[in-house]
Amino acid sequence: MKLRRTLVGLVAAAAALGALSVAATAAEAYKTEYRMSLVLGPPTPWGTAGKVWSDLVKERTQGRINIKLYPGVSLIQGDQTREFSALRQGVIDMAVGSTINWSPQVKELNLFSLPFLMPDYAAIDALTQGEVGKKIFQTLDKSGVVPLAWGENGYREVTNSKRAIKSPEDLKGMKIRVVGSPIFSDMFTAMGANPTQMSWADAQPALSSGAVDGQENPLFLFTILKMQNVGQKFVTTWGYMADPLVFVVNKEIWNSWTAADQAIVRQAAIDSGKQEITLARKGLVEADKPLLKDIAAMGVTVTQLSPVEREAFVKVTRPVYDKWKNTVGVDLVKAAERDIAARKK
Ligand code: X2X
Repeated sequence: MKLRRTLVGLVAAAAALGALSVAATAAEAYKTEYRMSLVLGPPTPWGTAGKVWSDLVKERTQGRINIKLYPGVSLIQGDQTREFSALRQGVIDMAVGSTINWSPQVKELNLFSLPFLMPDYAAIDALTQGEVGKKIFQTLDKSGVVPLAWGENGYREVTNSKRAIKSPEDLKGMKIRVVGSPIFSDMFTAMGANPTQMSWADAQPALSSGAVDGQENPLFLFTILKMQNVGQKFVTTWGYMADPLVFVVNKEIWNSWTAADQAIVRQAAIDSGKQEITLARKGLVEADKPLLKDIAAMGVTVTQLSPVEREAFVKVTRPVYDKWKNTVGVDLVKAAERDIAARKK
């Protein structure tokens, strides 16, 4: 009897110890610092998104969650198309990433790269803030990361050192740096250019040395980097595609946090994303588009395509759209087309 009581006591004590050590592990599971990956750092809108997210999280968790920013995708040596795999593997704890860079692993993300799918900002919002956005978040979740909020890199306008681009003929033979996502090579080949895939880290020296004639990126990057100084004298606003950004956390990291901290991290991502989208559109949503004026004032020729001129680009890239529609998923593309047609302008 006495022995039995002792045994029961021992079991209870062991259970209590076990519970304690589980609690201790949960607390210890918080890292002293989390690693956030970004391609573009501050002061770009993208980099600001990462900074605001990390600042809000630190403040609202009273320092329980500390995040360090790694711009230039430095955790993966600048190789931005590896970012999604690295996130899944835990080499990266969290990221604000472009749909373009993750699209080699998550084929649905090529939706946003379909040429001329999204004619205006209302069309982007119709996708990211609607059912399509929810579906894509489900896909990302199944692919092994926790998606929290949307941001925006922006409409990618083409710039070059040779001539004003008004028609696909003007692009003939031009060496254009494109991101390492195959749909971009297809599009630029269809337009008659000579696309070269490279990371953003490699693109900058290639532009400086003249190894490539041009590139495409949101225009805030043009002014921040003063691209006219690396020979980029011509800008054409064609609005052929825009890449949203997605705020995500690695699954294991997410699961190591308390529900209250998860809610804080999620809300901070949503708040930062909203602010960042406004920042990314600044100078481009106002009627007189001050950002284009700033660029022209730097001695750059800014060409805004007329609807007819734009149509020629739509036409030559249509076979690429049709081909990639199957890769993205016909149902998802149809849903996107429907939501864009029904958007509030
Ligand atoms: O590489 C680019 O062009 C950039 C910075 O826009 C992306 O990461 C998609």
